[in-house]
Amino acid sequence: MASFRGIGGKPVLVVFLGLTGLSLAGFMPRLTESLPGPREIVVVASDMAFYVDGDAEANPRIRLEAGETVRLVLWNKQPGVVHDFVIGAWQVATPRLRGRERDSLVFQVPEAVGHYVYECSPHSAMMRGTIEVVDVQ
Ligand SMILES: [Cu+2]
Repeated sequence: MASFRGIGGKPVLVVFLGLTGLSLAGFMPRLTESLPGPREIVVVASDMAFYVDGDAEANPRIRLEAGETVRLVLWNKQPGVVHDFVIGAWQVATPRLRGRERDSLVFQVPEAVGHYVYECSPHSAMMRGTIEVVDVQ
């Protein structure tokens, strides 16, 4: 026993930790992907405007369902300019992202239907639009 550890102990330990790390890294994302997750909305900041889910319209109206959970991904594709995405009425905000950075936030849409402003806080005059909350029931 003692001689086995003396010879193989360290390499076995290193391999074991390595496998543990791999299995955790591989397992966790797969677990979340297999579950029905929040609806993902990709918002690109580019040329001093927001573009949503690949659409060509600048600062479009974003329609959300009351009570739904959303994963909002902000992708700043404008090098040298800092952008964020803020829904002030709900106190929802991404961090300020530098060019080519992206981040995401998950939030639950409030139940109150209506119209809410989204904006980029450093450029709210140009980067600003409406979120429409609709009741689907
Ligand atoms: Cu901005």
